[in-house]
Amino acid sequence: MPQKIAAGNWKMNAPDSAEVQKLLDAHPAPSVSILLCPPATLLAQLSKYLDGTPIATGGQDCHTAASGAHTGDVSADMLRAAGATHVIVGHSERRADHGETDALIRAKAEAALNAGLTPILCIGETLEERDAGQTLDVVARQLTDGRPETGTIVIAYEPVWAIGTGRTPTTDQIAEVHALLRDHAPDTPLLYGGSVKGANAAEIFAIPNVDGALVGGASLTADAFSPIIAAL
Ligand code: G2H
Repeated sequence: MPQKIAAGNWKMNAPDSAEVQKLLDAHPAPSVSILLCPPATLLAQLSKYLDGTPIATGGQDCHTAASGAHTGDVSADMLRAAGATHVIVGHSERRADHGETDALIRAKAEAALNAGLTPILCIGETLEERDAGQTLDVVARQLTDGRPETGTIVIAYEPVWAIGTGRTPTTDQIAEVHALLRDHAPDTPLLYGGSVKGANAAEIFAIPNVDGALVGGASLTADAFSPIIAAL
C-alpha cells in the first residue's frame, strides 16, 4: 500500500511561523506523512524548526546540476543540505512561467534522486486539452517523458484548470486519471492537487488510487490544512 501523504506547497508565500506550530500541535503523532514545501529562502529555517517532529520539508523546484554558474537557481543537493527530504518538480506554474519541458523535468527529478531527495512529479492537463478529449494522452506522455527510469518518486496529478481556481474535477474524472497512473506506477504514492480544501478532502481521498494531496492555498494556515490531514 503506498504511503499516505499530505503535502503543502506554499508557493511564493510565507505564512506566519505560528501557523506551523499550530499545525504541529494539532498533529503530534500523525498516521500519515506531512510535508511542507516553503520558498527556498525559508527552507533551512523551517527544517530546523521541524527537526525531530513528524513534519518533513521539501523544495518547490531544483536545478539539474549539483552546483555551478546558474544564477538564481538552487540545486537538489542544496535543498538536501537545508533539510529537505522531497522536492516538487514539474509544477504547472513552473511549466507555464519558465517553459519547463518534460525532458527538463525528468532531468530535475533525476538530480533530486541523485541528491537523496524524493521528487514529487507534477502532471496534469490544461482545460483546452481536457475539452479536446486529450487528458489521458497528456498525463501518460508527461509521466512517460518526465519520470526517471528508476528511483522512488511521488506523482501528483494536478489538472491545470483546477489550480487555485476553486474548481475541482468530478470524482470520476480524478478516478479515471489515477487508475491510469496506478497502472503505470503500482507502488508509487499518487497525490491529487488542485483546490483541495477541508470541505472536499474526504470525498477526494475516498477515490480509488488517491494516496494524498498536494495542497496550495489551503496549506497556508493550520485551520485550513489540518482538516485535510485529518481526512486522509
Ligand atoms: C495546485 C495546488 C498545490 P491549490 O497547484 O500544488 O494549489 O491547492 O492552491 O490549487
